Amino acid sequence: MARALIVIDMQKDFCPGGALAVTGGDEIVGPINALMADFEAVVLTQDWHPADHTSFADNHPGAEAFSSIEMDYGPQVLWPRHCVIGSDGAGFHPDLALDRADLVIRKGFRAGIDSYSAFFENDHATPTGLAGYLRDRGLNELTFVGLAHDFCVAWSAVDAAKLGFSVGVIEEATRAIDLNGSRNAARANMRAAGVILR
Ligand code: VGL
Ligand code: ZN
Repeated sequence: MARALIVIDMQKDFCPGGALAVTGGDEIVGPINALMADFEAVVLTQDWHPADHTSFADNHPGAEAFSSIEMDYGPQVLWPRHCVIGSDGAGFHPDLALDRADLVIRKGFRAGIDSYSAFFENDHATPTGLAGYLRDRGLNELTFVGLAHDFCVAWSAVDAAKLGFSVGVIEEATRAIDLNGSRNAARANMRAAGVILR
């Protein structure tokens, strides 16, 4: 068994002061850095959207941020503009231990589709390539931390479990957006998929 720590979207825009700030998002940087020493591998994900991305409310005239629309791939929450490719807000939190990362994988870079999960875009079909990387390295036990608990962490953990990895989430090293009960829904979805919540 080889174990990987997958650190989801620890970017400035998801921390206090950022465009899509998650309450307490910056509080988990220290704990995440400390966890890195316990794993054979560390992978970081980076939300990385073009300016015309379909998940941005301001690309849908008249639409409110945090409302939901129906895309051909399913429901899509419309978010405040965040993590625009090359922007300061798309950068990692300045205190995150980047040197420890073996791989940085970007997601959400296609204008017409979002990607909460580190494994598949929101059509649940288009792979990011992360599963192949982990399998090639024999990393079969995955622990997820980062932002946001109820979106990118949960979707990644559920997909990893469906792909056959052994999966845990260290909840104290996550923070949730909690939009319309999404935190509890995410916990139920993760448990149903066989994810261990620690
Ligand atoms: C995320 C909303 C939009 C996340 C990313 O990292 O959880 N949430 N983009
Ligand atoms: Zn995003």
